[in-house]
Amino acid sequence: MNRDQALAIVKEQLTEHRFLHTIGVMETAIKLAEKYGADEKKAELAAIFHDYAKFRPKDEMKEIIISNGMPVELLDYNSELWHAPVGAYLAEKEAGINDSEVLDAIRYHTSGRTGMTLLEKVIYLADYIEPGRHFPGVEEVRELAESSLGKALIKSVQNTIMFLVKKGQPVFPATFHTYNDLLMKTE
Ligand code: DGI
Ligand code: FE
Ligand code: FE
Ligand code: FE
Repeated sequence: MNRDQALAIVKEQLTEHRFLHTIGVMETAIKLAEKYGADEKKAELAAIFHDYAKFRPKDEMKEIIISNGMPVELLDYNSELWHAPVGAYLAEKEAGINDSEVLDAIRYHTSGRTGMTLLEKVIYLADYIEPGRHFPGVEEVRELAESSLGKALIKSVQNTIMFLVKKGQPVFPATFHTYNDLLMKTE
């Protein structure tokens, strides 16, 4: 599947705003992949599909999580977390993406996980810093991304946790585990 075919499939699933975000993630992910030595074609494809399931009805996502052995704890947390694993599932089922590295980058783009691969890190960070993102702290992460993928990623996970804590929202355990894992492994 080439870039234009992938974008055409995804465009039908998204709002205009979310599609523009996807283009931003794609361009950012390709640059990060080039800079840090990840596979640029895989980064491109994972970025294009990362929010594929973003607008699926909650009931449909819930059903997919339950029926396919995904972590059911997800259902106790913010439904914003669900589109990542469900997106990986649907990108395979509906769009025929079968590269497991690409699917994992989609699956873990919201929570992260312990032992993230280089490709997963690139997609997580690209999602956070693409040019269409405007929130406090994003500029600092963009600057860190110029010199250290690891440091930029830690800061973005830290910001995400602090944002959720400030709003009094629960934090999905994998998000904490990601933070601890990166902090202990990154110089
Ligand atoms: O889909 P995007 O908006 O591009 O970005 P994303 O997939 O990183 O989703 C971010 C949303 O998910 C944001 O509203 C915060 C929420 N989120 C991320 N990690 C956690 C979380 N919500 C909870 N409750 N717990 C988390 O660990
Ligand atoms: Fe997302
Ligand atoms: Fe994200
Ligand atoms: Fe996104």
